[in-house]
Amino acid sequence: MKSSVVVSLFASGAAAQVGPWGQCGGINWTGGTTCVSGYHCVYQNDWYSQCLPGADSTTLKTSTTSTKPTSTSTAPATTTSAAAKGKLKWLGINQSCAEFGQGTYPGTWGKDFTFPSTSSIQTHINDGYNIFRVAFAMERLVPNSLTGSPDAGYLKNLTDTVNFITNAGAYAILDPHNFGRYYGNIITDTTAFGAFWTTVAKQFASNSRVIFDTNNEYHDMDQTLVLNLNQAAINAIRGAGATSQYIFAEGNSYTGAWTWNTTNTNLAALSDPQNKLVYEMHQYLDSDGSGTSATCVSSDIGVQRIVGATSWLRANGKIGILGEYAGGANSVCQTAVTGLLDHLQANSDVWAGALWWAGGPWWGNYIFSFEPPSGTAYTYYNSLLKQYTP
Ligand SMILES: *[C@@H]1O[C@H](CO)[C@@H](O)[C@H](O)[C@H]1NC(C)=O
Ligand SMILES: *[C@@H]1O[C@H](CO)[C@@H](O)[C@H](O)[C@H]1NC(C)=O
Ligand SMILES: *[C@@H]1O[C@H](CO)[C@@H](O)[C@H](O)[C@H]1NC(C)=O
Ligand SMILES: CC(=O)N[C@H]1CO[C@H](CO)[C@@H](O)[C@@H]1O
Repeated sequence: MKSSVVVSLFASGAAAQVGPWGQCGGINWTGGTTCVSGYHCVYQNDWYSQCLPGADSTTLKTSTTSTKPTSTSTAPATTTSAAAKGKLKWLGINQSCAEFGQGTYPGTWGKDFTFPSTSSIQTHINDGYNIFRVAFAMERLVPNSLTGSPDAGYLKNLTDTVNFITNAGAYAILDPHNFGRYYGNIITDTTAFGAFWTTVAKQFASNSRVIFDTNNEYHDMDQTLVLNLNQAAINAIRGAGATSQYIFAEGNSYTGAWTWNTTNTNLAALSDPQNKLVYEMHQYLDSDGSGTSATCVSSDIGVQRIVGATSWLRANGKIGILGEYAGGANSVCQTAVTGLLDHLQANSDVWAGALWWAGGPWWGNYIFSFEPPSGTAYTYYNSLLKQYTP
């Protein structure tokens, strides 16, 4: 989607040579601008150039042949990269913690839940990430009923987080992290669900960088109900005057990409008068696909689990986004994640992007934590992932 060229830079400064994966350029960068032998400095964005494997070269590299790692000592070897067709529109990070303390409602700010760290989000934006999925609890936003009015304090904190992201030029996904449930009960009243979305969409109708995600991971629900809830949300959002924004629809079965082609095929019938509907799927790479183990099934499991969804999107003329994905900090997962991202990029006619699960200040030593500066996945995967930023 982006046609700008990626230029291999050289510089002949006297500064020390930069090691593998190190920063070698960018606005206000004062460090070295040449890479150690076997690496060359590649422009990523105006703020960041990076030493990637390969010899210096004077050739212009278009984004259709963007450089991918082949090996490194700090991050394990990757698969032989498929030639990418184009850049993804979005690459980003889930921002967790406002939905924490599930079951304790409203709960106490600072004890049961908190909001994402804006300085951490800024760090990601500096690295080129341009989309953030902000999880929240519907029970905290509208505590009394789906048709009720919002809690002013929670709405303000949520809005502050969203505005920080969108004022920085990135996209903010509003993610009711509710699994199609409210106070633990499956939402069956599509009219009330629509009322909830009318309330939310009115608050954000004028912010075109907000994205509405109808709900996180519907599961064990009637398939027609999932269709009807999504359609009620779309109708309500557009009816509230939020006509410029993207809407992300999720499916049943935890919106898994690997089962989408057998589970969620009826969702092809969703219709959006603005034609800005994106199908949000999730995919983890552990044996049961739950994202609870740091062990990936194999080094090509990322592609295996996603190819069926790619075919479905293309056959139905739809656009998808991988709203959650992750892998453990080990070489098998790293290769699988690389293959997954290469596949998305090579099919960017139907895949708009991907968001790592997850950042947020309270993840501690969680296996997939993408929270700077020391999150397990952040330290292991950031240098790889940011190569896929738009
Ligand atoms: C670069 O440095 C100047 C002077 O310190 C500062 O005003 C500007 O905001 C910096 N630009 C970026 C992109 O950090
Ligand atoms: C909102 O955030 C402030 C701190 O910025 C905190 O004092 C307050 O309790 C929070 N309220 C809610 C409902 O999240
Ligand atoms: C459905 O998707 C899965 C997972 O990507 C894939 O293995 C399978 O071949 C697909 N089936 C069909 C009928 O497309
Ligand atoms: C895969 C994963 O870690 N999922 C978690 C997402 O976040 C919710 C709560 O925020 C957890 O309950 C899930 O286990």
